[in-house]
Amino acid sequence: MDLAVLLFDVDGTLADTERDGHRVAFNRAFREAGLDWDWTEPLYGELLRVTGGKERIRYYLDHFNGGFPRPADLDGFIAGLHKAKTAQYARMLEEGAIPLRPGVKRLLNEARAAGLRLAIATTTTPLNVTALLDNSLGPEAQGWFELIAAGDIVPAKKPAPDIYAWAMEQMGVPPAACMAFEDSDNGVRSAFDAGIRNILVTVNCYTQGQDFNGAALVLDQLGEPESPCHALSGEAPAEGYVNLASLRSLHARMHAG
Ligand code: XBP
Ligand code: MG
Repeated sequence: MDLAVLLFDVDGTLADTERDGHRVAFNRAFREAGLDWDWTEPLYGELLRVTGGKERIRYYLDHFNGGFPRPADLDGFIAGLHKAKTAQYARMLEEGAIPLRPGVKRLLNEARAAGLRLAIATTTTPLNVTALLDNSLGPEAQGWFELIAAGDIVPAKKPAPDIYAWAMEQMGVPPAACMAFEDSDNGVRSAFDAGIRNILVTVNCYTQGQDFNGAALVLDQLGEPESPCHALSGEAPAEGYVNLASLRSLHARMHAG
């Protein structure tokens, strides 16, 4: 079956959002709420075990701040903090603080020109996705994606396969027609367990040591003609950057036989 659909994770994949984006936005929201919580870079690396911002705050309280006196309405408290964090994060995007990763815009344009179907499959809040697209590619970019599957649309977040399964069901496509772009072990597990075998990982500072068993190719970045990508596992494209031809040949190899 030919490659027809590209499914993109957002955080860490389209842009390096975690360390200098989400982490900073969480800390600003905590300060705004009068909390002295400080999610340092190494601590945030541990908190990334759990996907989803609300889930991450709860995980922090359970495992790293057991002494914090919990409000009676803990769900409401977390939801309020998370709402403030989302506003902080959107503001950072508006200020242009978080650019797309190398090769992302080029590849999206090439895929659109070739008529591939594009979609997003992420655990992040929908507003974070649209704010990133608006500010990095322009307001028309939302329309490039047939579907934005995001946030609490499925209750079980990555590494559960639900968000990928939901996206493919909505689009009416089988896993064998799809390719997933991810940056983390949780994301690879999610796509793989949804049946996708063509998974391309571009690592970042938090994920580079993770186990990407199930991925077809692991690169440091998608690369550009002037700044080549390097493979951590599998074979880097001969051109030095990921383009549609290299995606199609990877897809053919993963689905051969
Ligand atoms: C991304 C996440 C998100 C962001 C924060 O995981 O875990 O939680 O860190 O987003 P993935 P929200 O890239 O695997 O989808 O605060 O909006 O939940
Ligand atoms: Mg990710």
